[in-house]
Amino acid sequence: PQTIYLSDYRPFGYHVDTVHLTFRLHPTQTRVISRIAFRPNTEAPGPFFLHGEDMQLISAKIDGVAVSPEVTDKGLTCTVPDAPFVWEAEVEISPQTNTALEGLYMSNGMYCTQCEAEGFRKITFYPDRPDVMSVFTTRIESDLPVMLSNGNPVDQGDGWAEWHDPWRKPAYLFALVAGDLAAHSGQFTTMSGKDVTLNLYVRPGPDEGKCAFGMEALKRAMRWDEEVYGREYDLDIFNIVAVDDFNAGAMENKGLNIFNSSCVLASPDTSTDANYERIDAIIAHEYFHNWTGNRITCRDWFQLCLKEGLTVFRDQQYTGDQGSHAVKRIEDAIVLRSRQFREDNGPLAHPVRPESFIEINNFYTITVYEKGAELIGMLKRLVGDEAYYKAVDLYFDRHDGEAATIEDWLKVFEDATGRDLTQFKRWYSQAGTPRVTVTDDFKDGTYTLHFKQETPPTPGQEQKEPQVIPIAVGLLSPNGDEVMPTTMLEMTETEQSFSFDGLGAKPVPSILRDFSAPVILERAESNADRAFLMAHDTDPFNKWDAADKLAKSVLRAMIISEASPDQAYLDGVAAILRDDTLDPAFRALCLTLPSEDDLAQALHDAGTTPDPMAIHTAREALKLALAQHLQDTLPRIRAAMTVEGPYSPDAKSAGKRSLGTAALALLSRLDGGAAAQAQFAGADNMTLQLAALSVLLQIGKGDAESAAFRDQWRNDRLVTDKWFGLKVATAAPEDAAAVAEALTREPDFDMKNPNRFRAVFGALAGHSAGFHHPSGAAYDLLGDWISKLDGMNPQTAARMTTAFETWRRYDADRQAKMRAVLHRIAATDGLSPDTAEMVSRILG
Ligand code: DPP
Ligand code: ZN
Repeated sequence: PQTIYLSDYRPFGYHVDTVHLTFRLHPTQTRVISRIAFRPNTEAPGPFFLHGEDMQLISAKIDGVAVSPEVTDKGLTCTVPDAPFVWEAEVEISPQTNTALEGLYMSNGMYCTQCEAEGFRKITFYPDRPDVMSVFTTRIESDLPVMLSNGNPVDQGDGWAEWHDPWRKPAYLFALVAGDLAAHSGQFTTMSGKDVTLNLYVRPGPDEGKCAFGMEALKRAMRWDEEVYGREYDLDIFNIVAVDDFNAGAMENKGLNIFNSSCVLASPDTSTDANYERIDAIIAHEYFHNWTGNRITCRDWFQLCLKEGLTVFRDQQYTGDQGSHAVKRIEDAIVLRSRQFREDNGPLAHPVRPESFIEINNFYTITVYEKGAELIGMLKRLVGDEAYYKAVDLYFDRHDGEAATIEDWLKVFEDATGRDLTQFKRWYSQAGTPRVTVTDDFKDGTYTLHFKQETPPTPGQEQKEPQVIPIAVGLLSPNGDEVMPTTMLEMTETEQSFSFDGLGAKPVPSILRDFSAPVILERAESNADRAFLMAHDTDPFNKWDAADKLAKSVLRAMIISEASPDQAYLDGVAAILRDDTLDPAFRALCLTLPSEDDLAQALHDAGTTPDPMAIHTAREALKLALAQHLQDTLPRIRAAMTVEGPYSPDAKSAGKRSLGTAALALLSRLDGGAAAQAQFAGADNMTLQLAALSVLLQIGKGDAESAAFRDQWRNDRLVTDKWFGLKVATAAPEDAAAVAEALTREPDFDMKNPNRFRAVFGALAGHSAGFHHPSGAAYDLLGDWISKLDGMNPQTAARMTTAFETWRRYDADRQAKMRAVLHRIAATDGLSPDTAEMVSRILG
């Protein structure tokens, strides 16, 4: 396989003015007839090469005359006129046997497509690159009742339908759906008064009852983008289709979003509060792509963060606006610091804008998405809100209809603000998480903070230059009053100091408020300092962060020296739990311990080889200690967090349920599960039912409830996924591999369905003590299943290899076992380039 480099970018040698496609749908012999108007690109002449894979060329013509192109397994070349010409081709493809779920494939009798990043080349011969944009007209022929494509419907008749998308777009935004589908419809009037028809298509049956929330979410997102970014929808119709077999979460195809059914279908009986929040965010995310991604797209796939970082940032803003910004910020930081920092710290570290790849699908990463969003957030902090929106408006004005780059994006900020962003751009090119160390001193009323930044080497990048880091700081007096409100410091040097004068006493600093930059802050702090901030910090993020840091420190002491849990921590948590002025969702987050994987990383960073079993034991012991310490408060909290009335997923109700659940989880360590059993029996929504089951399984109870749950939901795929995942996640460490293995023998385990595969194996990889059990059984099991899946679905198989990315953290025995599994995967017959690239990067 070939490595592709950003520095090799060249424009395509032809423009594409129009594309007409006709699909004669058939499960194994679909015919695709294309008529494409090409025009030589006089500014950048180049060879005529069309991508094309996994298809049979039936015929080709240029200006009506048959031609014989040279076809390989990657595409074709052909001698073409030195003037505009019309290319016509007919190909045959087989959607039914397409288990990679890329290109045109079938899911439960429905035809659907996934073209991002490079799936269109499995549909017909085409310059499948995002900088080639064109106007598409699509005719679909089949006897299925619903036939959809991008843009607006043109006409339809018996057995056919035609769609026209007036907006130029790259092929990765092409979509087609055909099936026996039911529509849940709605209507939206845009800010300029245009009516838009909205449809959410699902398979007829129970899914029809799971559409209402998604439809409302879509309308909220459409309104929000008008109000906050001034962006209006630009077609007469907006369709969403739910598909059961889907590699990713969802896809922003122009006017025809296709969603993994898990990311759009919701009902109180079958979806948890967390599902609702995620669905709301993903619907918004895909809708927001209409401007940030579709109207302005990416010049090449190295620029992926241009659309994804910005769109994630926008969906984060949106979710914050629906509930609490503080809670959303903490949730996002938890994800970033566990998963993105882990990636940044290991063999898969890559810049937000990578400079080379073999398989682009391997770069739809947490770094490109979530760290990419952090970069937008930092820009906004640095230039201020007003300048941010001014620059973004300029971006829309200047680049609408274009395929843009990160340089274009930064230039609008430079032009709108007069700021030089040369140094800021390093955030896009340097991989790795900067470490910021802080010391301080106080003299004659002047308090000084000394910062030092350092980014450790990452694969292919030994030397790092200092980055611009916005550091939000507040100062508290020793009695807990805030003496300096949040102030933005701008660190640009390797070492830099900032002074604050006129202070009566040495203050306590609150640094990196609101998590103002994606860095690791290192400061020699005592547990007493942390407990102080936990009690007094006015910044909710840092208040939570102090609790998190204190919990980590307490756990570290328990792991390394078998210390008993620190009283200051237990008292601090108790105070937060009892403080009714605090948002319940926030209190629930403060009650949640750092994950086992985070603790392993923290120990590794501090030079200790983590023992996942010891981490698990300590974490369980701390939960018990917390439960005992909070014994009297827990039942009171549960009672106070009861939500009356019919289920509603709004942030306030969900926050109460999350605190109630956190309390239940602790209480169950004392009451043998009695309260959880009662909650399970009386639950009238999935949030409470699943929480109760999870709590029971965590304490080794709940067999009867688990069986009842399994039976109750046997016919619901999405709930069944939850059950599969929960069984693995709550297994005892020594049983986790065996439990996962047994689940693969259930009649409804279907490895071709990515959601089901991930339910089992994502849960196994996420069960730190189970995955790293010294027997090595989980390593072997996952390795074998990755090899097996790779032949069917390389994209999902490759993604699962990240379970092994932390192998260097562990002891020699675990390292040897993981390396052996990785070598075994690498030796799989016919291994895909996707998985081969991942394994070789992980092995380093
Ligand atoms: N572009 C999709 C997204 O919105 C990924 N398939 O993230
Ligand atoms: Zn996206």
